[in-house]
Amino acid sequence: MNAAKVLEDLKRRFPNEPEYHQAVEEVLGTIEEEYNKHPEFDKVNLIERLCIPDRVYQFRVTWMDDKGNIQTNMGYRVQHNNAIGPYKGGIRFHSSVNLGILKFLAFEQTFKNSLTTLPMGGGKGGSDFSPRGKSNAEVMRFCQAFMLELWRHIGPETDVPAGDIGVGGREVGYMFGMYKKLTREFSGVLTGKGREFGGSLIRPEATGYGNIYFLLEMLKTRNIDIKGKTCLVSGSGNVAQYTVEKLIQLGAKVVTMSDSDGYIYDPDGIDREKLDYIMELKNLYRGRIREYAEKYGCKYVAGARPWNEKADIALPSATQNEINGDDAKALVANGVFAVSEGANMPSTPEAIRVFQDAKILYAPGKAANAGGVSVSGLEMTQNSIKLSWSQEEVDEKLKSIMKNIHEACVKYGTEPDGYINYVKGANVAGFMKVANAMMAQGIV
Ligand code: NDP
Ligand code: 2IT
Repeated sequence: MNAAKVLEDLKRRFPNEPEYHQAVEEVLGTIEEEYNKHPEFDKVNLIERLCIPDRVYQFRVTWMDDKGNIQTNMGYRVQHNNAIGPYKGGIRFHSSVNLGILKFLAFEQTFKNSLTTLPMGGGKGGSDFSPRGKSNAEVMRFCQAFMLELWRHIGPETDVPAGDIGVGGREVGYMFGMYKKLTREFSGVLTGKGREFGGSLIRPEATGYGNIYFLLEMLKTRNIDIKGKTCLVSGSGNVAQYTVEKLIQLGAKVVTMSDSDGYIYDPDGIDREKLDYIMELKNLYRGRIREYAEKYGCKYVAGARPWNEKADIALPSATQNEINGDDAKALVANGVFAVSEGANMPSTPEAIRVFQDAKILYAPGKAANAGGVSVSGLEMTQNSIKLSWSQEEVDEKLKSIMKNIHEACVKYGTEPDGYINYVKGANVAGFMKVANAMMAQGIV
């Protein structure tokens, strides 16, 4: 394979999808060498079959708002690859959602899910519907209308969606209710469900906790203790909240959180009580992070991200491309020695280069945030055997999965000078399993 040529072809065939091109370019650049050691891959054009999704469903979603107006949104499901298991991946509701963004997420999900060691293929879906400012009833009607289209394309052995930006327990519950009504079946078709109807313990915590478990493995390679370290977290949603919770438990100090309007800087650190306030503010009242600064009298910076503050560790947990090259330079200059990604693709290619040139610990999302989908996989298992495991059991399994992912990154990503290139490690390890499964299954 000639990575540059494959990418050029994809850009020509699928223009105006910059995030998809970005995600593919990162993977191709790191697997090219390994791929070319296997001439049998190229004989069956494995690379194009892996980069282009198996199929994409696209539909209009029509629903009525509280004023009686009829609204339309776009709905999508990208079924990327099911070589190692049913399609699996979240659903995103955000005004910025378009096909290119979902294709990048589904592509990355395929490698991430492969790394988890669980039998899950890759997929992603969503809508340009924004839950911001919508009433509960509006969110419910939207979720029902969305599922009225999506249900015929998914199923517990076909494609199993879950949450992502704008989709949490509330939305999963509404979608599950509609799916159940349409199919007349109670099944594990979605993960991230409520505990009363098949949801796994630790699934809400899994992405954030998993990211910190991965970070601990990285720190171990340099004999660094997390206790007392100052951390920058972006976002204040599901992933950010449980990232902060685990950091507090381990004695680290979190000084920032953010939302799409700005960030707060609390030099005293966000403690348990303050985190409880944020959880209530965000999950119950759906308020703005600015209100934290007003309540606790700390700094709030509107329209900015927290990357210029001084710290030891950064945990981007909001969205893609939230750290650019200049942000990365500021982080390194301010003393940050580890970056572990809770979000998907939060660092631009320029930012990744800055981290790797500085030889700091840097873990890409598809390794570091794989804890969420891992516990989704464990939820699928529990649903299949019609049992639920204890909190301790799931947490132990999550820890061991994150440790295994770290080991896989070390195995495939250690460079001659000893520096661990986690991007290369995650991509090569994730790729090899999917590639071997595709080879064994013939041209399908
Ligand atoms: P939530 O919707 O719970 O929270 C998202 C947070 O990020 C909010 O604080 C939101 O602010 C902020 N945000 C969203 N979009 C933007 C934007 N364009 N610019 C600035 N801030 C933004 O989502 P999650 O916590 O679930 O997801 C966060 C990231 O983690 C995403 O990249 C997601 O793909 C990734 N992820 C999620 C997993 C999961 O299990 N949920 C698993 C693995 C990865 P506001 O409130 O203003 O919208
Ligand atoms: O990006 C992700 O891994 C998720 N949003 C979670 C997917 C899942 O199926 O749990």
